[in-house]
Amino acid sequence: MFMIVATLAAIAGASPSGSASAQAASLTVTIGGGESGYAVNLFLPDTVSVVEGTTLTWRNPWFEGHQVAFLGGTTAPAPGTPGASAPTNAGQLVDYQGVGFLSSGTLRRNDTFQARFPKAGIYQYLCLTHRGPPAQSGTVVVVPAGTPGISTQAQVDAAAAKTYADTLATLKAEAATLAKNAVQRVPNADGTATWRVLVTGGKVGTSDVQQFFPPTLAIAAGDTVVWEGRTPVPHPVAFLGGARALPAGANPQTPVAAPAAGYAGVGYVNTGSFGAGRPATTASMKFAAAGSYPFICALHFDQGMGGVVTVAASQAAPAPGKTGNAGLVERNGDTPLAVTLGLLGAAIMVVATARRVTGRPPRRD
Ligand SMILES: [Cu+2]
Repeated sequence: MFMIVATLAAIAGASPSGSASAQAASLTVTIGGGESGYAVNLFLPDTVSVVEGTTLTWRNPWFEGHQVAFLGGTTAPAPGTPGASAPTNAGQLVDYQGVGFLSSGTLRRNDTFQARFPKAGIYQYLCLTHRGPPAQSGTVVVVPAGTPGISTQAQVDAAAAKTYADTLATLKAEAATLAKNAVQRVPNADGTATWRVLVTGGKVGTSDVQQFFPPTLAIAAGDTVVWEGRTPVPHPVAFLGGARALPAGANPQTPVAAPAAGYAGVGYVNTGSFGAGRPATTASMKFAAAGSYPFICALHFDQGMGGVVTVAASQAAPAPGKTGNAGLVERNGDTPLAVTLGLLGAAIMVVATARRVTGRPPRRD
């Protein structure tokens, strides 16, 4: 019995121009998706065709927040405007006909948003959280009943699955490239060192790699670590001092400075937000005492974004395999390479500087 039902469903899914009963009066669009370290920021699929009167449901399956917003001739509220991420019609099912601002507000994991489209037309929308450029955007094509080519849920789901898989693959390829970035250990006059070019995040189109590169680093007490944000997406680095969560009420993007002598694993500290095109493109933190200090991105830890800084007691007793390389460049923090690779590090810094100069304007968080 189950097989017969499944087969009939497959036939219906393959016949988009079938009877009116096969045309969806309701349809669900998936918003993005992801897995640990990766956020696919797309409407899946980005275009659907529905008949007049259809109720569309958008559903977010992943931790990255999204906002479904129809501008309808209005200007989108500027990022950071109070209330800009709140729903315009909380709890109401709205009939949308293309005029005025309609927004879901921020949709988090498993949240849904619905709107009904009573009138034929082409309705474009975007995610205010990922407004780009490029913007995460979508289109609802509404046609009179009986028009062929209406999207079935099976077609929509298949298109969504394919685009999701393809996008995830591009994000993983970008992550593999970012993992090859050199980490540079620059000796300081006082015998300590500054560790540079720890990259936070990566980007392909509207989608994000939510990882630190490298995720682990071994340094010595007195050393300073510098993180560089090469995309506009903020990834504030936070140490929780052994706590399991941010302090109650803490704004994840607000800096909380470490002691002047350096962080020693006590209490909550946060670099605040930084990234390409932001007031700060880098953030740094000094470490005062030996220990192993896990850190998180205060915005994306629920997507698996974090790392560990391991601090040895002194420069004379560096952590095995990570330091003690006389200031040479290390590739990905693992294998000491020849001093000539210092040129590689310099080249990366030049590229990074060029990217900063041409960086995009700040985006919404
Ligand atoms: Cu982050």
